Amino acid sequence: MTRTALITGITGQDGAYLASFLLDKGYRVHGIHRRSSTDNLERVAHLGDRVQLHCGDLLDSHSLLRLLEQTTPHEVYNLAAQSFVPASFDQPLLTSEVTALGALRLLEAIRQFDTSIRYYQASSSEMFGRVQQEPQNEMTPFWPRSPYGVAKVYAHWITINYRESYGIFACNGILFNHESPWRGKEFVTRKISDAVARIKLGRQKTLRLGNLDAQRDWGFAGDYVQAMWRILNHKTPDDFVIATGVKHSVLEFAELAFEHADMDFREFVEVDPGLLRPADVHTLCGDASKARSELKWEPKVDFRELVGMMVEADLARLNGEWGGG
Ligand code: NAP
Ligand code: G4F
Repeated sequence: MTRTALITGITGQDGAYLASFLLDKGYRVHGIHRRSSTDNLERVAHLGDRVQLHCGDLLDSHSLLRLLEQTTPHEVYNLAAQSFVPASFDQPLLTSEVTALGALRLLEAIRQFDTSIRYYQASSSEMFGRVQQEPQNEMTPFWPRSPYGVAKVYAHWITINYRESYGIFACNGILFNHESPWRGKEFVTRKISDAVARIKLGRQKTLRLGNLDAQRDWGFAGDYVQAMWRILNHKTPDDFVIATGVKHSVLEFAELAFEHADMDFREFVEVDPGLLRPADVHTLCGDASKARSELKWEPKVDFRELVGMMVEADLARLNGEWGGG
């Protein structure tokens, strides 16, 4: 029987990669997107009518229940969120409504409609915040450092609560930072790769960054969406850390990205104190041994390949040569 998946946040980076992955697996794929006055379907355009899109919003419970009834999914992947950490300091209430309570609205709709639906929650390494242990695993206590991180902790625990209270196959994937050519330009990796390409082509002169010393465990989004599917198709509902286990600083990312385009970052990068956060997460590094042993998941793309892939894609984009698939 053809399995059906419903993805919230399908217009985002992970939504696009996951939709493509599930289609290749033979799934019928439905996606929820917000109505917008401008086109926000760029990341899924190449999938054409293989993906069925529906208007809905995590702020609107009725739209979620209606879409469950219309699409009757076996699996729901909740990827939608206000996902940009600095924006969560500017709009903490909106972030909580979408990122925290949005998960509850969706779980509640599942509880009312059909408790046999499997539910994936996009949890985040941002929940570890001021890290209490190195590297971080499923047992590491959370200490979120932003309204976004706090909202993700709520969504994480309400997912566990619906699993324990109502027997829903509800799981958290605690994903560490993952990037790709489809990453939003506000995030530091894509901001760097885009700037490197623009500087290389003479369209930009400098790159202003904030905390260069921040360290992240960066992986490739294409590898990470496979873990989402494995989590939902595991024998029991559970929570998993997904990470590479290797961390690098923002400075190292920038250095490598400029080097990839035969440039020296020191000539172009400027530090802008205005880009520092009220409270930052200084270091994150994940221990994905549970996912490796129980899900047989492991990342394939390493840091150097990821940086190169992103710079190449931005150069191709600016030269009008990128297909986007
Ligand atoms: P993203 O590119 O920012 O995508 C977020 C998606 O959420 C977009 O499709 C956005 O729609 C949608 N959205 C926002 N508010 C919504 C609302 N009120 N109702 C319905 N949809 C809404 O994020 P991503 O990088 O793909 O990440 C996917 C998920 O994983 C997010 O929950 C994120 O917090 C989490 N996560 C990401 C990472 C990472 O490193 N990428 C790591 C850990 C966890 P529009 O296109 O209309 O804005
Ligand atoms: O790329 P970032 O904005 O990602 P951040 O804050 O780690 O959040 C991302 O990963 C989380 C997983 O841990 C997700 F849950 C979340 O949704 C999102 O996808 O910033 C990374 C680091 C920060 O320490 C920041 O201070 O880079 C530092 N940074 C330095 N200069 C900058 C900049 N970040 C941005 N966005 N822009 C800068 O110019």
